[in-house]
Amino acid sequence: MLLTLDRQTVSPPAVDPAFRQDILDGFARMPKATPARWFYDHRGSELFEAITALPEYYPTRVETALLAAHCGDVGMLTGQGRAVIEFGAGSATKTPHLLSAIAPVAYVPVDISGDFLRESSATLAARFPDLTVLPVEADFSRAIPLPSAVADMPKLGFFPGSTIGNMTPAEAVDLLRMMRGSLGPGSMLLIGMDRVKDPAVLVRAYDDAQGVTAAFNLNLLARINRELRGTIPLEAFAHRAVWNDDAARIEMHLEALEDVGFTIDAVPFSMKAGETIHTENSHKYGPRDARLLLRAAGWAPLREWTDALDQFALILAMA
Ligand code: AVJ
Repeated sequence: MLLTLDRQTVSPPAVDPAFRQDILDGFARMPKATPARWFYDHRGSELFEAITALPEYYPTRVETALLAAHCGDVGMLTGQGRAVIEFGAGSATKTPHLLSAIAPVAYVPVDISGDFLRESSATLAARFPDLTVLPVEADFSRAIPLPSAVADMPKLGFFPGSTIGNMTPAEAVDLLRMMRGSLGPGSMLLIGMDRVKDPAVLVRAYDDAQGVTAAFNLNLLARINRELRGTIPLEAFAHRAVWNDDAARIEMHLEALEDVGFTIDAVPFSMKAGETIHTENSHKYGPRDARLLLRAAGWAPLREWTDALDQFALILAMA
């Protein structure tokens, strides 16, 4: 017993081979770029939760208010008794509104971060004692194995948070099409998308005064050092958020402030002062862009709800 415990404490954390591959590939590219999903280790998920409470980060607040205000309409359009499949559930703070309104027979949260998934599933199961909660720990950007218990139920996919914005339009269409395939005929999708708006507002939302987003971005390097035996000097990097108008997206980068050299799992890398690692894209969609994206993936937009300032949209679509 004790021996086993000792071993677990002493041995380094098991390396996720997909993480290792994505990071080594991304750092070998020119310019360097890494997939956004690797932000979300336990610390990263905590930092993202902190971001959602920032005064500058409007998307979570606006989307939650939209759901609270319109979940009755959503329930009327979807009907009762579907199975709700939530993609990238995280801490699932918006979900109770939806669950109250559509009285689902089952709720399947899908998330890459097992810790957060277990916590939020327990909270929801306690709050909705009659609901069957079937969490799936998976990367929803690959095909998701849905529990067989929901195979024959009509489904509502729930994809909040503008997570779709992390993908390029081409990747987004592939993902939405794949979701349509796994949800099946007769299914519906409720998706949140952030709108194109004043770039100054967008940049502030991704470069907050308290530096929480900077910490979230830099945590990726800390995670690489922790999990992949990295030697990256964090103090040599600075967080950058820039609006790319041509691609209609906020880009997050980590900029080397001086010439640096380091290793990741013994593989050597060097960066010149001013060179960046492109760590995230957050695409924004105008009303027609948003519907076109859904239509391109085979979904028929049915209704949408936005706030008075048109900052964020919730769209309901049919398979
Ligand atoms: C979780 C992908 C929707 O793009 O707004 C927040 C992530 N990154 N601040 C977003 C994020 C920096 C967020 N998404």
